[in-house]
Amino acid sequence: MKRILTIQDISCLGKCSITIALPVISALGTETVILPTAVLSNHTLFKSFTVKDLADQIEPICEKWVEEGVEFDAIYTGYLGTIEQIDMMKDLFKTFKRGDDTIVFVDPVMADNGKLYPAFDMDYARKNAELCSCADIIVPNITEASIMTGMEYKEEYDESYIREMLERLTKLGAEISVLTGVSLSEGKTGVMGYDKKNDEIYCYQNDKVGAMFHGTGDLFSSTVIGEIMKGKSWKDAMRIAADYTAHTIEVTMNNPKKPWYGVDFEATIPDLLSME
Ligand code: PXL
Repeated sequence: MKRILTIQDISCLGKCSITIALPVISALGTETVILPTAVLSNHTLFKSFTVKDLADQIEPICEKWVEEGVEFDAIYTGYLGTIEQIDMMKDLFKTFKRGDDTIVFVDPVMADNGKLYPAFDMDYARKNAELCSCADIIVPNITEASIMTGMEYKEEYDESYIREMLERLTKLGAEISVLTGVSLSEGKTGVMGYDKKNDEIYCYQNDKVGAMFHGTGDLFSSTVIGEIMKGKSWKDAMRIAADYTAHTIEVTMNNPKKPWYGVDFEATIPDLLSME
């Protein structure tokens, strides 16, 4: 069985980061080792939250794993929290990356809808761009990519804007850059990615569901890396993850008792397992 290490916060309430990655990747059949970067009462889009930084645990935990000789087929980072932790990730990659046998997958979670999340500033954003340069695959949304590439954030754009963004993201260093939340025509949304080595662009659009929910970026990323671990190509993994995320938003919208803070992915995991 493949084994992933995922490094993100635990938001006890809120359906995001580890509370999505662990069930989704496990359900897709990959052992999911977690390294929590912080424990929060709830995610930061609630009106307030508590946070306990766990940075001082990262090194000792990794030392134990080194003693055990544990190996990972992928390392997936999401919401980290501090610049210090981003720096620690670079060392962690050096410790656990076994050349091409370990995929480093970075979701530079820090912003959406044109704005940084409440806990972050531009210094954090610059560090996140550095982290992306150590990755094999990166999956920013348009807001994160605009901040990291210095491009203007636009809500209306054409394909040439996205292509330029992908080109600039590629220059950060990762082999494959995938942009999420890309809408290339009225009523559509999806993803567009570029594979530097094979000089290959891939675009996938599905119907836009008329609502935005928190945690969908984490759902998308967890599905992409889970599908890659199952042996899918990055393009098939992206397509399945885009379809699964859209399906989950639709199911959530149809739930009259839906929580405002996240999607009902628990209801749709069985559907994911048969998606090809
Ligand atoms: O889903 C991204 C995310 C993860 N973790 C925490 C967050 C957010 C987005 O706001 O606040 C703590």
